[in-house]
Amino acid sequence: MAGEKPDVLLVGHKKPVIVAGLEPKVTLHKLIDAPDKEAFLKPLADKIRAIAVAYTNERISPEFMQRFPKLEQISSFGVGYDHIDAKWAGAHGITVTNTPKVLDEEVADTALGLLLCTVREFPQAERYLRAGRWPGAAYPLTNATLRDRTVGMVGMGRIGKAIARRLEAFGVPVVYHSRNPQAGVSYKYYPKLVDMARAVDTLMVIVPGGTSTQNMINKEVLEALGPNGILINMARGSVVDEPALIEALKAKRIFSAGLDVFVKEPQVSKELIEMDHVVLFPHLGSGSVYTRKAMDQLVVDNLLAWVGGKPPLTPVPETPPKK
Ligand code: NAP
Ligand code: 8YV
Repeated sequence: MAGEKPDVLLVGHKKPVIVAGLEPKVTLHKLIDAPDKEAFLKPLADKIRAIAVAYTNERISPEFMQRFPKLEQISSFGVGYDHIDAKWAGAHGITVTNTPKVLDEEVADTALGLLLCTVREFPQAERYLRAGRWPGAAYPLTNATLRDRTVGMVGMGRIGKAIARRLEAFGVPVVYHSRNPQAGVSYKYYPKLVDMARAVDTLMVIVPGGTSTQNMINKEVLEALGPNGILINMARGSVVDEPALIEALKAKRIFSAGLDVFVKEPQVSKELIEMDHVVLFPHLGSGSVYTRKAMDQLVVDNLLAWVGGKPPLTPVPETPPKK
């Protein structure tokens, strides 16, 4: 690619680190600036050789990728890439990269924060103080505690392990479910999710989104978790059958839930919002300036590696580096 600046389409926000990192080396076409997307994309179809996907709910479907016959690389922001049909990309010679590892500790911190908030009702207690109710009576003792809980991790990958390490430090027993047992992990492994749900009282969900995990936290799993059960979802809204969860919470078939992710973000079900005994975060797992900068930089570095003719730094498993 020596001497020429490849044309790259930016889908999503004009994040400063991404724009500043790419513009010296590529010609960046910013879809977000286009008043008419179709008119903007048409003349670019034969030029675009890579796409940067930055903080957007836009889906990168086969139909979208097909519009760019010279497309070689998609560099996506975030470790989760369920918004991209990576299998299709792999079958058509397009490399997809994501931003793993640089966010593990931040997301694990948030997961523990959400768990503590849900178990010990910290947001509710803060609302109580602000409402001027403390002089009237102390905030009630919480029925739930971490002291007698066992956490069943749904997913024991990079972030799952960082969460489990923190739980160990808190003295909370950990077990896990995933499709395969993890090498080098000593926590008890459950091949069947429903068996693990029956054995624990807290589920911490941190698996990828997509078809293989769609609604895996369903009515049966929630019932197995039981009336003392707490569900924490840090993964994707699609992993939990949201109507079944709402029903279980209303009927007190589980105790509470802490959710960082939702089915139709940024819209959140009114029924959940109206429940005082659940804790809802606006998808902020990795949301610090520090960690988001590192994720942005990895989006840039994956594309700059491609510009320099080098292998991608963090390709997704569906699109391994070409030999
Ligand atoms: P990872 O290292 O790939 O780990 C994924 C884990 O999920 C593995 O243990 C994997 O084990 C398991 N898994 C995958 N498919 C499964 C299935 N169908 N059934 C049961 N277990 C399954 O991924 P990661 O880096 O830890 O990230 C995990 C996910 O967290 C991301 O994909 C993203 O959706 C979410 N996330 C959310 C936030 C947030 O802000 N809330 C931030 C970052 C990431 P097996 O392959 O053996 O099944
Ligand atoms: C991102 C996430 O902020 O990395 C992920 O998978 O969920 C978050 O860290 C989110 O993807 C923003 O698009």
